[in-house]
Amino acid sequence: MNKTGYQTLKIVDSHTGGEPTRVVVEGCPDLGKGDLAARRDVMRNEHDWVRTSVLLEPRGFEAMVGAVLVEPHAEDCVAGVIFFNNAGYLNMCIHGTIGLAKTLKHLGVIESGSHRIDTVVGVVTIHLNEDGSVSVDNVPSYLMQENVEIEVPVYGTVTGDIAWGGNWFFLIDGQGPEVKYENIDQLTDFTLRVGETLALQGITGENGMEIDHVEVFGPPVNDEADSRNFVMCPGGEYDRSPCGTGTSAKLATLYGKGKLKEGETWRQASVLNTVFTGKVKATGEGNAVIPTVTGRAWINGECTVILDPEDPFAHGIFN
Ligand code: PYC
Repeated sequence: MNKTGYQTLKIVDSHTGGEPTRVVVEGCPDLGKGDLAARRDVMRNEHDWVRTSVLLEPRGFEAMVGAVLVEPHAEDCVAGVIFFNNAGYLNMCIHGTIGLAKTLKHLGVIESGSHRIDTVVGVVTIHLNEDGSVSVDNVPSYLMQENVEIEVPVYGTVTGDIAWGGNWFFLIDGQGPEVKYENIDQLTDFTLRVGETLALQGITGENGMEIDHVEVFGPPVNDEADSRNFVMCPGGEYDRSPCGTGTSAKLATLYGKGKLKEGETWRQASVLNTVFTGKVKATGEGNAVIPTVTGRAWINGECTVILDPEDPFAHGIFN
């Protein structure tokens, strides 16, 4: 609460390849000293209003991804981060980490070079490159199962691969509506039905974790990318960027199928044709790799959120 009697939060906005990230840099209540997963649970159970206030209308909008900046728990990290969206909490978010890197630089917390960031799924390393791009060495990623066949209402048999890239993905190549901006509504319908089918059939990632992202691939529109994707996120909104965890899942899948070698580059375009580039390094454990995903983010706002106790929508509009 500040001297005006209003509670306030400070936020910095950015977008990465078109996908917004709103980072809460001040004002979030103390989430304790636990690891990042424990702090995510404290936030979810006791302070979910921070998420809803900054992301839901009238301040935010459905496609916005949020993050809270916290003290790290793991050693030698420059910051800790918890990601969330309109529907709840994300395990990981790479476009958000690229945005966070730019935010930390904007705030003067870091300069160019490499820095470790603590997240709910483990430590990742960011590299602020000389050309203004940001690379992220993600957590170990892997192809869990290939050629999984499901019967999707309206669309029939769909075959996909299940992979972990910091989130669980169902990756579909060349099926469903053509991947192009004009087909956003059809792609949304298709991927939501795929997600519902996976849930109904009890098809999950490791340890029963929900496959909460569905990714469809098609050919690129030009020679600046190897593929174009459409990624449906939990909460029913598509990723405007090529989705960094989705690109990691794709890299791990290509590697697992012997279609991408260590050091080779994969260029993943989004449905908006913004591009992330990716490479992998084998971990030596099974088919797991450390994906490095590179993209560009821009700071596009900075403000103080005011939570007036008399405002009926101070914590967002719920429907
Ligand atoms: O870039 O990893 C990502 C991501 C996940 C959800 C939205 N973006």
